[in-house]
Amino acid sequence: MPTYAIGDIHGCLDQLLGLLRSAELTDEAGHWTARDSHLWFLGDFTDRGPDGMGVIDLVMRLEQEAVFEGGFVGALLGNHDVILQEVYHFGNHDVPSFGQVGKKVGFIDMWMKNGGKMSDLERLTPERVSWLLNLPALARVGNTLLMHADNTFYLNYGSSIQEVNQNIHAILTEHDMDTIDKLEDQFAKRLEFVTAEFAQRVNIADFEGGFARAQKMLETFGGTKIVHGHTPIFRLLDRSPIEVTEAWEYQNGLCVNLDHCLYAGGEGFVYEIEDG
Ligand SMILES: [Mn+2]
Repeated sequence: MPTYAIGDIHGCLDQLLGLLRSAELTDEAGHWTARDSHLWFLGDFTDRGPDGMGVIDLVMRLEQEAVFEGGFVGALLGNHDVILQEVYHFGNHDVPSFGQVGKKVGFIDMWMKNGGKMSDLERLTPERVSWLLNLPALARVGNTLLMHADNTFYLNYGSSIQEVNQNIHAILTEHDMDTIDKLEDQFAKRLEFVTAEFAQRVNIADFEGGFARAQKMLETFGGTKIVHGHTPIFRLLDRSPIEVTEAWEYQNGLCVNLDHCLYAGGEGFVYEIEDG
């Protein structure tokens, strides 16, 4: 069956509904019409854009509707999905990792600086929090390894997809502030798979070994290709968001970035996973 993936949504409900409709995955009213197709979301459902809770509700509903039609909708955990859980549980408590570098910043302030919307927090119900904490961090579809971040921190949480997902789920469930904060601190890092040329464009000096890091991820978790979101393509290509209309393949096709950056004006795209 056809299998698709969509990058970071960040509260852009209207753009997401438009994308799903034009890819014929849903009808005009946003109901699943793609029968037995599979669709994966790569995380970061809220913040920056206006309606994160609307996005979560839509994805939760599509999960149900797709199963009913013999299809499948899955969603991965993004770093913003972890921040939201921190804000929900720890509120204005100081962020421990900021304290270590001599800064006093509360979870809510940190989140709002990263695009957090009070209107989302006000609507964050226990059901939605429960959905967020159950999201897997990694998934594999055929030979395609799916993850939110272009980042090797997943290796610190296990040596198989199942182990990483279980360990991260346990951390989110246990609500230990330091452990969750450490997870989030690592999760936010990016650009670990790019070539030195692109690393230089975004001012990361002496950045070698992106190919080897991507290979290490594939050797550990399986697959021949990494598909991720998290790092806006337009920034890497030095274009405006609206000029980004397709996935960006790099490292000779070993890695694919799907971050269309809808909140900055990108029109977005739906990516088809070839060996799904
Ligand atoms: Mn992210």
